[in-house]
Amino acid sequence: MGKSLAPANNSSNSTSTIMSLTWLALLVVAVALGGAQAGIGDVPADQAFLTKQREVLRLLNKVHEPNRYKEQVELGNAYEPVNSLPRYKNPAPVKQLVRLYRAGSLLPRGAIFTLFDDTHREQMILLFESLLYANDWETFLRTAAWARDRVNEGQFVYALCVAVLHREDTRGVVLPPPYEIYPHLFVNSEVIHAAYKAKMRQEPAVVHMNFTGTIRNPEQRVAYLGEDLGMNSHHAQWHMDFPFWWKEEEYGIPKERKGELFYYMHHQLIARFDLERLSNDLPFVEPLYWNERIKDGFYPQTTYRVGGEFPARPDNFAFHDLQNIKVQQMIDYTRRVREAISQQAVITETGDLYNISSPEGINVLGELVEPSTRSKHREYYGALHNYGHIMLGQITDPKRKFNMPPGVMEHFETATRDPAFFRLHKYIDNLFYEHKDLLPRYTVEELDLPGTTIEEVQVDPLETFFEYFDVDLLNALDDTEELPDVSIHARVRRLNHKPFVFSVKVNSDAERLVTVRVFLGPKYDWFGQEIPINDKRHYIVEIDKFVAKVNAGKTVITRKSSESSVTIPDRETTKVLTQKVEDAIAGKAQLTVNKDVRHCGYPDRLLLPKGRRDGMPFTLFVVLTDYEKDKVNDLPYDYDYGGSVSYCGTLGHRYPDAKPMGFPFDRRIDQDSFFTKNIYQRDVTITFKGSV
Ligand SMILES: [Cu+2]
Repeated sequence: MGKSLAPANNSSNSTSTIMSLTWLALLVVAVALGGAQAGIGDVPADQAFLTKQREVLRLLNKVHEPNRYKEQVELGNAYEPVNSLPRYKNPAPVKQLVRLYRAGSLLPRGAIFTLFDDTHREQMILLFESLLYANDWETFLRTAAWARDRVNEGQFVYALCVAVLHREDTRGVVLPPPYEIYPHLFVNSEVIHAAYKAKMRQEPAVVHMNFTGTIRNPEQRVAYLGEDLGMNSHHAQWHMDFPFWWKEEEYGIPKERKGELFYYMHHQLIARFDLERLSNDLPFVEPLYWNERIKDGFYPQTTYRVGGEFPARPDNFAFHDLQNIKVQQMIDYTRRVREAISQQAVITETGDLYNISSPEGINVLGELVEPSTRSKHREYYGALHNYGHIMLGQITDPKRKFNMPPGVMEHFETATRDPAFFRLHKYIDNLFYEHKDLLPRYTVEELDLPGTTIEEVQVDPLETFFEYFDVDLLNALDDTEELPDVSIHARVRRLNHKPFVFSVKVNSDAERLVTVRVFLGPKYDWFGQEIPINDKRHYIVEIDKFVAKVNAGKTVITRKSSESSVTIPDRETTKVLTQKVEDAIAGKAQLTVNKDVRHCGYPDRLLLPKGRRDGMPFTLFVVLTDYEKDKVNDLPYDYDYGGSVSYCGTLGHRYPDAKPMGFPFDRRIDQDSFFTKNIYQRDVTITFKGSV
C-alpha cells in the first residue's frame, strides 16, 4: 500500500515478483501485502505475523452475522475477560465493558452505530481501550474474539481497526477496505436490491451503479468525487488514524500536530472539490452558516443494512435546534472562536489566555474547532465541526419525532457524499484562514534557498478519463453458511488519470538535500478571469512532497505521479488479501510486510482534477526548501513512512516536515516578492479524454 523512493518495480499487477534462481523454487514468489510495490520498510512476513493477519481478516469477515470461524468462537466463549484482569495494562475499561454487557446496556448487535452519539462512542472506546491495553497478542485476540459476537458490529469494527492501527504488535497488518466491510455505506439502495435478487438465484452478477440524483441537479456533476469509494475510504481512515476522542497521555501514543493536520487535510479536500467544480463549470463552493437556509438538498438513496433509508434533505432547508444542540449555540461558539482569532489568544479552562500568534497556533485552533480532547476550553468554544456534522445529519428530524436513522453526515464513511459536507468544511476552513491571514507574510529569507535555482520544470501531458471499477458486495448480503458465495459486484464509474512524470532542472552552487514541494492551482476562476496568486493560494492542492539530493551544478530531478506522497494506490481486495495470506501460511508463496503500511491516503486516481475536454489551464508550482531545516528526525532522507505523509502524517513518527502544512501558500502572499529563484510556476493543461 505504501510507496517507496526505491527503484520502482513496474510489474503491471503491482506486486513485486522476484524470480528465484532455481526451477525447483519457482513456485515460491515473494508478494507484498496490501498490493503495494515492495518498498524500503518491507520485511519477509514470518508465521507469527501471518497468523495475526489471518485472525484479523477472520474477525472482520461478514461482521453482521455471527462469527463463522469456530476456533475464534470457541476462543471467545471460553474467555472471561474479568478473570484475566492482570493481562491488561489498565483493566478498568475491560471491566466496565463486561459490566455493561452483563447488564444488557451495550448497543445491541444490528443497531446503527454512529461515532457522533456520545453513548455509542463511549462504549466503543471501552472496547478500543480493552484491545489497546491487552498486554500481548494472545490477550488481544481473546478479547477481540469475545467481543466479535457480543458487541455491536459497528462499534466492533471501528474499535478493532483503530486498535490494529495503533498496537505495536500489529504494525503492518492490512485491514480490508471499508467498502468491502460495509458495502451498504458506499453503494446505493438500487444496487443492493439488484444484488439480493441475484443472490437469491445464486447467480454471479455485476450491477451498474449510477451517481445519486439527476442532471437537473448541477451538484450532480461533481458527485463522482463526493461519492468516490477511495475518497470516502481515505476520509474514514484518516479519522481512524487521528480520532477526535484520542487520549494521547493515557494511551502514551502522541498525535503530534493533529489539530493542524485536521485543518490541512480538510482544507485540501475542499480545494480539490473546488478544482473539480471548476472543471465542471461550477463556481467555488460557498460556506454554509447556521442561520441561513441550505440551498441544495440531498437525497442519499442509500439504505442501512438493517433497513431504513438514510434521511434526505429537501432544497432550502433551515437548521433547527436539536434536543442538545441549539442553533444559537453554534452562532455563539463561532463568535467566540472568531474573537480568539482576532485577539490571537484563546481562553483556557482556567481563564488564562493562550497565545496563538505563533506558527503553532493553527494546531491549537484545529484542536478547538474539531474539537479534540485537547481543546483548550471545550465548554466555551463548543464543538463546531462535530456538532456541524450532527446538525446536518439530523436536520430533517431534529426533535426525533420520526426516529429517523442517522444521516450521511454522521458517518465519516458517507459524509463526503453530501455536498453540504464541503460547505460545512468551507465555513470551518474560512475560520482557519482568518487566523492564517493575521500571521506575517513569509519573508524573502524564509522563502529563499540561496544558491539554488529552478531553471525549468517539464511534465508529461496531463490526461484524465473515467473508468469502471467493481466493488465486491459479498458482505452486503445475508446468507447462510450452507450456500456457497457467489460473485456479486457493483460496477461504479470513477475518475482516473494517465500516469505522468515530471522533471525539475535545478542549478545549485553546492551539493545539498532539498525538499521538493509540488502544487497545482487553478489559473482562471469561474468567470474566466485570471486568479491573482494571493487569492489562488486558497485553491492550491498539494500534488507531491519528497526529498532529493542536488549536486553542485545542474541536476535533473524526475518523479513519477505514482510516487506521490499524497496518495495511495488502490486498496487490495479482501479476497486477494486472504488468498495471499493462506498461500503464504501453506508455504506456497512468501509475503513481505511493510511495518509502515498506510490505509489513509488520497486515491492515486484522483491526484489530478478532471480538467476539460478542450484542455483546462492550471498552474503548476514547484518549491524547493532546505531539507536540513525541514527534517525532524534522523531517519534516512528518502524514508517514505508508508507513502502518504502529506495528508495523513505518519503512524508512530513525528510529522516529517517542520514547515507549516501547506507552506508557502498557507499565508498571505505579496506577488512582487514571493517568487524567489527556488519557487517556480508554469502553466499546464489538463485534458479530459472522454468517458466510458
Ligand atoms: Cu473529516
